[in-house]
Amino acid sequence: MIKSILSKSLVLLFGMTLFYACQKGKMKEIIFPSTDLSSENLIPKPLKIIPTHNAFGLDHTTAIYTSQTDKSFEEVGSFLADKIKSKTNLRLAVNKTDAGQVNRMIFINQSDSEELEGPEAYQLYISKDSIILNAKTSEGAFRGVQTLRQLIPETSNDTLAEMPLWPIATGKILDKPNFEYRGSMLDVARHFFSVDDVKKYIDLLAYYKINALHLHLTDDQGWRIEIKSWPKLTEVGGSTEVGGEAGGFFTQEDYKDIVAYAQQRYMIIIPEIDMPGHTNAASVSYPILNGNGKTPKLYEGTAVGFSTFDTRKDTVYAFIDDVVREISAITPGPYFHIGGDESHVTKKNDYIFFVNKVEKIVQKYGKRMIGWDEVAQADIDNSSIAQFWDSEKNAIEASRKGMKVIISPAKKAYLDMQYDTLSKHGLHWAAYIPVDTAYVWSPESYAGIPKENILGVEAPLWSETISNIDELEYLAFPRVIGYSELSWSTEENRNWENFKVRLANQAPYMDRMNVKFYPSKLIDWKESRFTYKTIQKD
Ligand code: TNX
Repeated sequence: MIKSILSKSLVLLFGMTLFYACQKGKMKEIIFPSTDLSSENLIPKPLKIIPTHNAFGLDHTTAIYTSQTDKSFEEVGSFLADKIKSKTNLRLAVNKTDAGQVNRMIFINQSDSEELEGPEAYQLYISKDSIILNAKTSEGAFRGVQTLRQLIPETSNDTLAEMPLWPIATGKILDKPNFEYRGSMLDVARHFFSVDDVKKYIDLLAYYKINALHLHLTDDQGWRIEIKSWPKLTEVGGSTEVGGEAGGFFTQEDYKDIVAYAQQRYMIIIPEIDMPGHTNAASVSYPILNGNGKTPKLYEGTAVGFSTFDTRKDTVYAFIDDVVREISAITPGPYFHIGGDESHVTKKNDYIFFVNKVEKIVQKYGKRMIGWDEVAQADIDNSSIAQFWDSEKNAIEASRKGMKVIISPAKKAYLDMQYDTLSKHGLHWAAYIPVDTAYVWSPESYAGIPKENILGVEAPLWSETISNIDELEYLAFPRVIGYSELSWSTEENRNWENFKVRLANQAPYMDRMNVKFYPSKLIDWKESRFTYKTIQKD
């Protein structure tokens, strides 16, 4: 109650400031050409848009104010100010009472309105003089800020007023996500990617309201996260990668840095330690862990399914306990991914025994277990989550057990699948996935899993064929933008013909962010004002 009175009085105060500014004749009426909020190029498409066909003029006399009752709202306001600065070069004041001449305001408001369903819901009320962004939580405000960023034109209109001005279409947006989990995965094990690469990917994903980044931290070819109690994992196991290149790993400080960066963007990091298969790098580092009967050697190839932990050795579980403990302690998100895929040389009963035991370790450290769909074969708890990548049978079994499922079918959602036979990078064991195929399907009904069992959608990017950020971007963009819409927007609001146009209009943003996206010929890409054009002819 007090909170809402406080925020109402803030609105009133700044409303009065605006009123007096107008009275004094400081503000000239600007006549905007007609706008249509409902045809703006927003991705993911919001739940409801009601246009009012006028415009808010964003310029140097605009200021940002936020609810003062919650510090994190102010941080969201500063994030918006930074992004406006890098897009328009306008430096807007945040919560300053002496902000100079303020003609228009953006107010980010903590609201307890019942219309806001869930922590990520937000409402945007855009009128000529003010933009009010309502959300229950700063997380919802952050999602709304992404919508607002997308509504700001890439170029100013310099004919409407004396100073550059960015017209924002007026109206009302009511929005909330269709699925609570909207993710991508990055495989840093087959090829290592630096902290800066991961941060760039996080930034791009956050712009499209993706809220989970799953890091595939270990595999046969490399162990990429420092474990203080088992130092050889990175000393030995981190030294290689596919194709004989140098490898690398994140120290725990690096990992914390990534986690904090993601957290500022309301994104969780899901660490994956893949086991009992895909464990060659761990077994080379500590041969006592090995269960395939051979002497493990460093591996730089791309075959899968040849390694396994010894599932009947106590040392293996003591090791896993240490790994889960150390990583969980620096992971604020609720999940821990144990892999569990393609354990082709682990006997079925050993596999089940293993998954059951590891689930308990994960729970002991306060996390919910996620595993690739094979884990549904074990006797696991319905609080654990199966990630459907390959077997519909396993996915259905998981939902029958009351588990939640993350939808990532390789045929539809794998970012490492080639676009077509001419693609420079990627594999095609599951399918070729052109930009339309990636978008035109329904996670809601793909495998007959009841919607209430679906936690969300994730698009994994495996890195056997990519070794730098340009190649990463070639596979991820533009497809991952479509996956953001598949997980945020409702089925009724998704439409390929309409999406195609909105996607075409992401080119200027991607160019500005120096994203080397794949310029699919299915899309009529919008020309960009940026000189470093990425559109190659191939
Ligand atoms: C299958 S998907 C794998 C990965 C490979 C990927 C390549 C999954 C759970 N396992 O080990 O990198 O295919 O597309």
